[in-house]
Amino acid sequence: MPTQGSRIYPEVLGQLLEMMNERLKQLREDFDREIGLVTTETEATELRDRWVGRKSGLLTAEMKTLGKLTPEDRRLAGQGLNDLKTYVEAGIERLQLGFAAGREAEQLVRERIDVTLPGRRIATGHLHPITLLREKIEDIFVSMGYTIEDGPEIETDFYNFDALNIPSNHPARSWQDTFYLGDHLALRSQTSTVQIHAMQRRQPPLRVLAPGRVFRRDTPDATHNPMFYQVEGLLVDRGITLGDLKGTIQEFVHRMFGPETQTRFRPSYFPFVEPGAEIDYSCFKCNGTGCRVCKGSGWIEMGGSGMVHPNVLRTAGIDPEVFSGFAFGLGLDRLCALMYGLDDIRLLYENDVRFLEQFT
Ligand code: FA5
Repeated sequence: MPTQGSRIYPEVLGQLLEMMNERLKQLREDFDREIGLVTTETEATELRDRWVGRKSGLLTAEMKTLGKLTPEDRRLAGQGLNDLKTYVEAGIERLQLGFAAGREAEQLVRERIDVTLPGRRIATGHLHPITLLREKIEDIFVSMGYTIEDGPEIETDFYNFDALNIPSNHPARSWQDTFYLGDHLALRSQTSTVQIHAMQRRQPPLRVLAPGRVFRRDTPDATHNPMFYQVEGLLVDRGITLGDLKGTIQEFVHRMFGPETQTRFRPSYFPFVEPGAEIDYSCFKCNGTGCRVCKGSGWIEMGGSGMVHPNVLRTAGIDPEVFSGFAFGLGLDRLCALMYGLDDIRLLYENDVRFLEQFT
């Protein structure tokens, strides 16, 4: 390459240009050979750096020497160098585009989606069958003006027994085989305890539904668990009679099991109601003719009920001369088993997802 700082004589310049053309030809051949050997993207990058890299590129260095010529000589000598540079850059770009296209094609094959494959089912959670049943019962009573009430699962003697008209020497205390947590604390054995909390919290008129867990020292079998669910109902107002209790239960049973379902009340004893009654309803499976579900009797037991005992109203701060009320308590586990055709309520607490996810 010319390195003189001033104008070159024409004959010298001619020789110089000839030499330079020779060199450019040689460089082009070198480049063609080198580019032919490139097989990877890294090698392509190295080739670019070696030839046209800003700092140490071969052609970049050649270009720098042009600066020492006069503008007119620079134009003559620079022409071929520029053409070679364009040639080199275009070659490398083509090479890189080729690699990029190859990479993209590879990725398309790797990430190919078969849109004809059947979709995967999205796993969704399921409500527990007891929850489904509880919500159904709640909906029916809420539509009748009841509010849902909550109460503690650990209770004092007062709420467990005294306030429910069960004095300390009363046989009913042993009747329930309670889980005691201390001298005067126990796990509640029935949701009837929430009656007291509800009446203490608010004055009549009251319409309360209290679902929740209860605990008894019962030996587990197909119809007994030491922990199970109950739903308590309580209505207190002026002039409430047994007729209101019967009408309410009948309405509930119709909405729950169908309008043809019958109810019957059998006299029974619970210390916190007077009179007390067991509620039965005609079997939803056979309509009362007798089947496996109702054990041939045509009737299914639902729970206990009765008119709230005056002592209970009084203890909770409500005047029994002014107000009266009814209460009922249903066991959810057995009802759930009957409705879903389970022959053992213990299945409900085994937490086997394959079993639980069948219920909707
Ligand atoms: C009571 O618990 C009363 N509190 C019901 C009541 C409320 C009467 C308001 C009057 C006024 P009982 O002990 O019968 O009653 O229990 C009610 C229901 O709980 C039963 O019908 C039964 O379905 C269910 N139950 C009782 N023991 C168990 C148990 N170990 N496992 C599963 N369910 C049970």
